[in-house]
Amino acid sequence: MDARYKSRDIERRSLDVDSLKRSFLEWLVYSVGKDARAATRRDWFHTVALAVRDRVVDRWMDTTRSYYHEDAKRVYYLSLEFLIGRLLTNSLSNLGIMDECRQALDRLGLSMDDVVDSEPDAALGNGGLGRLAACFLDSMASQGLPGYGYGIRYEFGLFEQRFENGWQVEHPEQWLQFGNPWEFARPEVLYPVQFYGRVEEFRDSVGERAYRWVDSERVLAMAYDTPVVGYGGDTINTLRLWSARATSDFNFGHFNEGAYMKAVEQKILSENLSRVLYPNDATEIGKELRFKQEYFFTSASLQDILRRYLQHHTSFDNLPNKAAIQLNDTHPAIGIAELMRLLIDQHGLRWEKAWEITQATFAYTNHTLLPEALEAWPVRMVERILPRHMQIIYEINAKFLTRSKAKAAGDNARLSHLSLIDERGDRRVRMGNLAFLGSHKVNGVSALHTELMKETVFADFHAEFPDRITNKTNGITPRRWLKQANPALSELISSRIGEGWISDLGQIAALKEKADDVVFREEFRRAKRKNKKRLAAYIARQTGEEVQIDSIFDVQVKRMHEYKRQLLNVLHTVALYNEMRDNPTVSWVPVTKIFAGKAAPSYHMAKLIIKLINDVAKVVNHDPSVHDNLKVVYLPNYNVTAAEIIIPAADISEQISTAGMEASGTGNMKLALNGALTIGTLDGANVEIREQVGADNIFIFGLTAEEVNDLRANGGFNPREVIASNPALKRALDMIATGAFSPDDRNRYQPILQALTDGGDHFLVTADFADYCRAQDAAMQLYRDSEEWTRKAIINTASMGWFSSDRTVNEYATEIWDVHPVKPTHDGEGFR
Ligand code: RUG
Repeated sequence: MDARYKSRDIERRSLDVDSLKRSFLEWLVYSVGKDARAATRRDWFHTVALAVRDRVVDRWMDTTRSYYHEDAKRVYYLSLEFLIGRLLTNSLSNLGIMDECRQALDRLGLSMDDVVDSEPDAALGNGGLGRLAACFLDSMASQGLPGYGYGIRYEFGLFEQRFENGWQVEHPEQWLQFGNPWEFARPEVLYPVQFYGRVEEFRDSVGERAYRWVDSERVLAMAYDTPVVGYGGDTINTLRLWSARATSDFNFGHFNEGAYMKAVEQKILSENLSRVLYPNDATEIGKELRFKQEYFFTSASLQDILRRYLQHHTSFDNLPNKAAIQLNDTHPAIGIAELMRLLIDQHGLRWEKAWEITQATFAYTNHTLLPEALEAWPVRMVERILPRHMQIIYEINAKFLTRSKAKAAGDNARLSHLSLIDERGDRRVRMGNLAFLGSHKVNGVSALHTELMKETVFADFHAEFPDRITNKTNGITPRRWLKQANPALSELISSRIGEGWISDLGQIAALKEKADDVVFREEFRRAKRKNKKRLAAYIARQTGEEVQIDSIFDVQVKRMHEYKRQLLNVLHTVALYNEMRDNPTVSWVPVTKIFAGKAAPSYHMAKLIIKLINDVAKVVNHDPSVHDNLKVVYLPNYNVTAAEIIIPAADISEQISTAGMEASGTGNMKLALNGALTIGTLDGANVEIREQVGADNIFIFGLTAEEVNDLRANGGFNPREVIASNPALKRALDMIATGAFSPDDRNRYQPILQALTDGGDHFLVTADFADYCRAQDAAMQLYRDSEEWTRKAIINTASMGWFSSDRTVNEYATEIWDVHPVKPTHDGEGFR
């Protein structure tokens, strides 16, 4: 190699301050095309990202090559959402060059914070499910597991939330507007994805009945790859996202007819497939485009997986030993029928063999029991869009129902529950049932959720396949959610117990004994205070509100949903406001109630609750009679970046869903890891958090899942009676009803009051109110004793080792995927 290129090559991989600085200057000029004097902050962000990317590429190729040479079994994580957030700090931190980069920028007169803040937040997900996928990518790479993420490269991520007069207003989120320096476009990695058309039957070469899908419309899926940097920078995995492209033959047909506009329209329509992320979380709205998105990315991913497999193999017998495919929720469940189609129609396998391979390859994660979130697509629509798949689904169903135990027992009710087709009303394909049947393992995401799966939605499947359901309690990556988001606390922790916790969070248990160390407690408080100052400044910038650093930062950040019960929190806020006004001479512990979270644009009730919180904030924050002892803020546009600022500063973590309704939660884990004390119901992973931190270090309240179930089964309860018997609740509701917070529109909150009374209070807000207030009071009392509070906070942080996504991913790897770490060989030469 020419010496000049060789030295540049070395430079590209060097991690010292001088090389970084030289790379920045070179990239700024030759790639971003700017002069240092004219460069904007965004230019510098692109420059730094490109220089960092350079330092990743060789190792990325080494990793990929090692997987290839070892013919390692890979795991493919198929997810409609990856909520990755910003990548610059993540990459620098995982590569271990954060300080070097800061110094290099410093020498150029630039601030690292400004550069970091210029990166858009990649919001390719709605909430917990998408963020879990992103944490799993980090954990797989950090542990050297051959893991690939597959999803959609949405041009528009989750909408940007703004408030207009306290109402949520959605704006498009254009994260790609100025380009994305992390991704590599792969115009050569293109797969056709078919829609519509019809199925033709014919006889194959041995005279067997066979099928082909004809007269379909085609769209191309084009790959974009993003390197996923594991901790330590040894393993760099790949996130492959698909973008829709119109096929050129499709266009030319129209051009020949002279129908130029029609051709362009068709192109736009095909490319709409990857245009926008559906903004619904835990509820489905059943739109055709959504179904097409699901098939689009699943089909492209499966074609890509088979192509990779066929580089090493000539028969499919070994596919389950070389590929594990994890379905993140039912969104990619059509993949079961698609793999059957590819194996049978394209590769000539017999049904039984194809089915055996499919089941052994797929596994499915369920994330919700809410009936409205369990995808069920109209048979007529599936038939029209994917005619061959509908046939395959019918056949899977027929074979299964014929052999099922329920059939043997003549139990028709059970048979109809097991069917892939819901025959009630307009017939629908139950994607959960398809995913269950086509997988060798099915998991829930917390112990409670998994038990409820067995008892409720999948009870009949569980009876049929008692070994299939398994639990994999969710986890979070300690790299992003402690090391990066909370440098103050993570430096303190490392100074006492070393850095081992970063890649082995179990080690954080060593902090438990420090809970009794008065000096450590003081330092722990100092770190929290620093984070609270940072959040207070953010609150002031975002809302104009000044909050007291010494107040309790009581945080509820998550998607806005009735089952998550932000309403319960705001009712307590109003009750507390009244108490403070009634008792002005009491020395109150100041409280700042902090809310953040988006509502699905069509979810009117959720949007009304946001407006209520903002209306309550307006009154409370400007009432001199509470002497600033109570503040309420609703931070707009909650996303990963905002979470990284809010979570480290929290004193209280609100995890107050109606028991039995939150599958797991992961915000609960992030907040506890950062030393917040949980006020929560026995729901989702809260149950396991209590086990880990101990019942004395968490404020549990409310009905249990079993009690909720019994209450509902016995015809519900009478919320009016509950309200009448609780003066604080009655007064809060009366104020809302009479327009105390909405003088401009006294009836604004009628729908909320109606839901809580005549509507039967489905989410049991009134039923849990009294006990919730008790838990809140207990927390406020404890906060007065700052030593005791800090002791419990430290125990919370120290007890969260088990909630690392490294542990979760390891359980999947050993118990579901049978995938093992591969150590990449770095020969220092790279791969050009
Ligand atoms: O609501 C659940 C959370 O409880 C859970 O922690 C998260 C990750 O497992 O998934 C959330 N979820 C469920 N997001 N979408 C759904 C339904 O499609």
